Amino acid sequence: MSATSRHDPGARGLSRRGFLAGTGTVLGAAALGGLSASRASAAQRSTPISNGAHVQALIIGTGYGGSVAALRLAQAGIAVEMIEMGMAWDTPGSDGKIFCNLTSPDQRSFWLRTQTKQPVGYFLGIPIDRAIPNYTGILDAEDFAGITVYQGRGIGGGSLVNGGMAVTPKQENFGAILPSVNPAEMYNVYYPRANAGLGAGVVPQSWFTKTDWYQFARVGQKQAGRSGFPFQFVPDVYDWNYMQQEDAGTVPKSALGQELLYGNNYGKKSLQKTYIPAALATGKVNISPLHKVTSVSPASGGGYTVLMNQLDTSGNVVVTKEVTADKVVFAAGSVGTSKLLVQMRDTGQLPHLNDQVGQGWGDNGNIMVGRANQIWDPTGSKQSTVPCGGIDNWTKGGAFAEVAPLPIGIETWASLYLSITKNPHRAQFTWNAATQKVDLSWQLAWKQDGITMAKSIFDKINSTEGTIYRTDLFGSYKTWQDQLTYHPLGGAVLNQATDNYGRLTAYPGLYVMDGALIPGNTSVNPFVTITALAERNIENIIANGG
Ligand code: FAE
Repeated sequence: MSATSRHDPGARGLSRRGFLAGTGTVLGAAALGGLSASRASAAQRSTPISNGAHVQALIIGTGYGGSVAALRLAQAGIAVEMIEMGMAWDTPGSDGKIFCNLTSPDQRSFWLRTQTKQPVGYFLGIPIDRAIPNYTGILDAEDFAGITVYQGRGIGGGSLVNGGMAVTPKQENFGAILPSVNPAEMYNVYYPRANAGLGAGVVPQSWFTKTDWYQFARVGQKQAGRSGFPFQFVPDVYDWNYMQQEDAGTVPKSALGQELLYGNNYGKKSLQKTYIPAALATGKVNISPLHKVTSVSPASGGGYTVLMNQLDTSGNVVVTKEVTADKVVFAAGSVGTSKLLVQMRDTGQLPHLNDQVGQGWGDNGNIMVGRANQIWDPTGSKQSTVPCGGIDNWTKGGAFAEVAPLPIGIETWASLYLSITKNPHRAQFTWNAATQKVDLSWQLAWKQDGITMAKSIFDKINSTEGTIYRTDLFGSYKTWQDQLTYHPLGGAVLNQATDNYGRLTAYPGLYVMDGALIPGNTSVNPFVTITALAERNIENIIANGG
């Protein structure tokens, strides 16, 4: 079926009531059914978009924002084309697995790199990165002058590579996260809807307290308590029943088989198992993987002209396509959306985008650190790759620290943490005419504020435990991993670059629907907030006819 034949203008008149009535049923069924069914074979069900096609709604990116928008638009009867620069991730490699694991990264691991760039890139001070073939792998480590931004590439976006921690911020912090959004609406309607759609759940206590696989987290919990910090169990989208079966040895191992960062072959409810199959089940959604959008501009006959490059798995352009769309949703992630919009504004394709576009970008205060435990406090050679809790010192010290695994199969006596801190710095994306690229003004020195906040937790724990920081995990004698973020946020901030629902008002029919809307920080891991905000915004956009 071609993109053009999916055009269905009659569907646009569907009422808000009709749209809402469909919502729960379809997603509910898919969220349940998707878990037992195999991963949605998006590429098999879809045909790459054809050159010259005209589509009702084109969505750039298949992460959280894009998947929510696709499902809800399709349920409202609108034909949707999703364009994704990464691969479909539905075909096993020569080892029979779709994804490679943490300790044996191969070509599938990184996006167009000839050497891995692992977030924990050293052990005992020795570099552990290795050569890999250049390939359109799953994890992009995108380098800007002051920071490396890690992002997922493929159908499912960040959900393919992330730790699955599905954390709803405390309501008392919400006013600082999204000041123009009604908190009651979010906490009564959209956060619950997002969590149900994503399939979030907490580790069963009966198993947590006894399994070897969470010894590292129990050490984290115990030490937090001894220093007077609350340890908070947080939900994850990993299927906890499956993980217990992994432990029992009755199913293939994934979280207990060192699968982290480069995809999970089993157990994790990525978007490939939740929103995306639900969207495909409507029959109104088509996905084109290995297609990268390069330009969006007004079309002469109305709507928008969208240019894209179809890529091969070496990243070469196979063919360039031009399509038109009535509506275009930017859901390419904070960095992808911001880069496209800034370039379009400053090269004259979308000159009326306002000057807030490109502003307000933050790193969610990400800081990593390791601590060296006492010899009598081992963290275990068996470690699940799925985090299940964190240490909360947000109000007093500006830090929430996820107790992270270091699942390399040997005892390390290390406790690893990814902290989210209240780092106040915000950077800007700008178009660089000389290099024909978009720059980001983040400065490495700005991470010092995040380090100071993270220290509010770990200096105290070290003092209580009589322990020290590890200095061998991020370089030779380097304590803090301050050169990366997993949580890019902002660049097209809600109610500033867009209206209060993500509309780019200078261009009717253009919307932002992803992490770019959130001004730099969510106080916890961000994808539940991105999903809930997308649920809120798309509902308003559909109800008001755009
Ligand atoms: P995202 O999921 O990044 O999707 C954007 C999509 O657009 C991607 O698939 C891109 O390939 C695609 N794209 C970009 N540019 C183009 C283009 N020009 N043309 C076509 N396609 C394009 O955006 N968050 C949590 O809440 N909990 C966690 O445990 C967690 N762990 C993480 C661990 C790692 C290693 C990483 C990298 C991230 C983690 N995150 C976590 C962050 C989370 O995955 C991220 O906030 C969301 O994925 C962002 O969602 P968006 O919809 O904004």
